[in-house]
Amino acid sequence: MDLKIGVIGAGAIGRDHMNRIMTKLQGAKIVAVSDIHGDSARAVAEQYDARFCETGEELIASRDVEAVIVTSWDPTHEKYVLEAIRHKKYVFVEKPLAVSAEDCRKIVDAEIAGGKQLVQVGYMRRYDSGYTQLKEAIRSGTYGAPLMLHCAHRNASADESYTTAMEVENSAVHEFDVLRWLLDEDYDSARVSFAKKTRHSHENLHDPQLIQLSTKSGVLIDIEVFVNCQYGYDIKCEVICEDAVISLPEPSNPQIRSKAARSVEIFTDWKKRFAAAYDTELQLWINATREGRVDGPSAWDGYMATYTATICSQARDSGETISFQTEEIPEFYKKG
Ligand code: ISE
Repeated sequence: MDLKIGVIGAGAIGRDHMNRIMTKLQGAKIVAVSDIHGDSARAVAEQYDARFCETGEELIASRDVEAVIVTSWDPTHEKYVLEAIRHKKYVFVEKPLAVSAEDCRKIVDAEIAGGKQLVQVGYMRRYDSGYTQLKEAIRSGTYGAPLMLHCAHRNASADESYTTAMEVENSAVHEFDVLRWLLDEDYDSARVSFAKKTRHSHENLHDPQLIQLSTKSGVLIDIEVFVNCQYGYDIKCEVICEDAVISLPEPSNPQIRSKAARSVEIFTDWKKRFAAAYDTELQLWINATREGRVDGPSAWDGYMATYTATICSQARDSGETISFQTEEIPEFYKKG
């Protein structure tokens, strides 16, 4: 029997996920859709022969909704995840878990109080084949311990709605989660610097920025965030180990020889660059949910990513190096 999913948020990524569930993935179907823009939700609901719900709360409470996907506006994530926990329903929430560390902590506390893990957060890079190969190479120990990481998170362009704070809080949160997973350790301190501002930016966006993190074991990480790089959507990760340098593979787009030149397409859309990772992430979420488990990034991982963004924002605004004051991961979230 297919897992019956209700989706709150019929924007770009919500529609992307509904399309993959209904056309590519196995074992689930969309039965309800809600969005503050009723017309878009009604249109999508009709497309999938699903029900339109006036509110997210109505959708979560619906008896025919067995699991919930939250792809609504970031500031609404917390209330819908807490409501899903209250109804004891599995919930997949797109990043971030919540917009503040305090709100993330409320979700962690509610999930622990409920006694069962129900929440997975949409940090899809853990499912990207390039990152999983990087993690396996590090885990193997063949190349010695990681010492430093050089990363870049480049978007082709950012509109007026994209602000200085979003480089840390909206974009680099992906690195904060995936690098913590890659190295299997927490961060110790953070520093954020502004590079010379590109002319392609606008008044409310200082771009590019350089984020420097150190981990508890002393690994040094630098993350360039450049959201007006002009040429495309480009994600880099180079791991400097004791006996080798291991780099994130480029996406396997074909090399075109034409007009006395060679070229390889560079994605311009992050939803296309990580399409396969989203497919794997949601298929595994469907499988685990049907078996009553949470295998992916937990509410604690979501809390750690948003907490890291909070510390980096403090570092950016103060110009200082800020130390992390993280507690041990609760037993409730320890794997294995
Ligand atoms: C966007 O919100 C995302 O989540 C993308 O994955 C990220 O790469 C992009 O920079 C963000 O703006």
